[in-house]
Amino acid sequence: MRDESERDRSAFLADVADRTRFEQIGWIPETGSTNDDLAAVAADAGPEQVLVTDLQTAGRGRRDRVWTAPSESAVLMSFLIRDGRDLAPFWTIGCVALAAAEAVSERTTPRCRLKWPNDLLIEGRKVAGVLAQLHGDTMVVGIGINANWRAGRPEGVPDHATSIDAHLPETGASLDRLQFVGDLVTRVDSLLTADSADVRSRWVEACETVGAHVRAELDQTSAITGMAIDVDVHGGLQIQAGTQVQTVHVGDVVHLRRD
Ligand code: BT5
Repeated sequence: MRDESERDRSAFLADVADRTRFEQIGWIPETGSTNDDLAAVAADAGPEQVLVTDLQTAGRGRRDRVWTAPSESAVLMSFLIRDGRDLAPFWTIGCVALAAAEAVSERTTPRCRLKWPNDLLIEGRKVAGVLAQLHGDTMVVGIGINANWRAGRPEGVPDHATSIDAHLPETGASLDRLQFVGDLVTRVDSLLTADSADVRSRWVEACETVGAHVRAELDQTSAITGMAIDVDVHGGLQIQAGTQVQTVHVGDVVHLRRD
């Protein structure tokens, strides 16, 4: 039975791969980190591809933080991409984040929004995060999306997090991760050939940070507070702080309430 469903899954993924730029879409039960696996493929000049897993034993966030997801509770995957467009890396990463936000939004109420640089939020709660690494002209973009938390919020995950199944129209329903992966890969493929101005405008449109009052934490000791007004061509977040506009390229952003 298991063999049969694994064969069905492989056939489904092979069909998606045939229709996209990705040479293969692998799905493995367990690994350390899908980003590390595809970094090794990138080092060997391997082709553009996708790797999905049910469980990571060393899942990573940005700045050496940990990404926590019990087995089969999340969509955990990485894309190996060579974006031939004349575009800052931020926007290639943004294609994955935007594709995921659009795929989640199609299934949830309310919609999923982006938080700069590339978090996904539903009702202000984090549903997914993106981790990207550059290897020469090759990029590995990993995404972890909380999918099915029927057993409750997993231990170690902060309380300002949520999962897709809490926002599906039918109470008690769960996300079909295979269908979701197929949809997401198709959407990423399409955004990777889209006009860059179109990617940028769709990304900004989906972004909750632009137009919000924010505090951008640059490191442990320095922060900028002000109104986020735009994201520039390089992916920098422009913040109006008093009379000055400052651009932040790396950092964590907190959306502040204006009361
Ligand atoms: C991220 O980092 O949001 C990027 C997460 C990327 C994970 C994917 S999974 C596939 C690929 N392979 C990997 O090894 N990684 C990628 P960051 O913004 O640094 O957020 C990490 C912080 O989010 C942690 O310090 C926790 O506070 C919190 N966190 C951990 N697990 C979470 C979860 N499941 N949902 C929401 N928040 C979580």
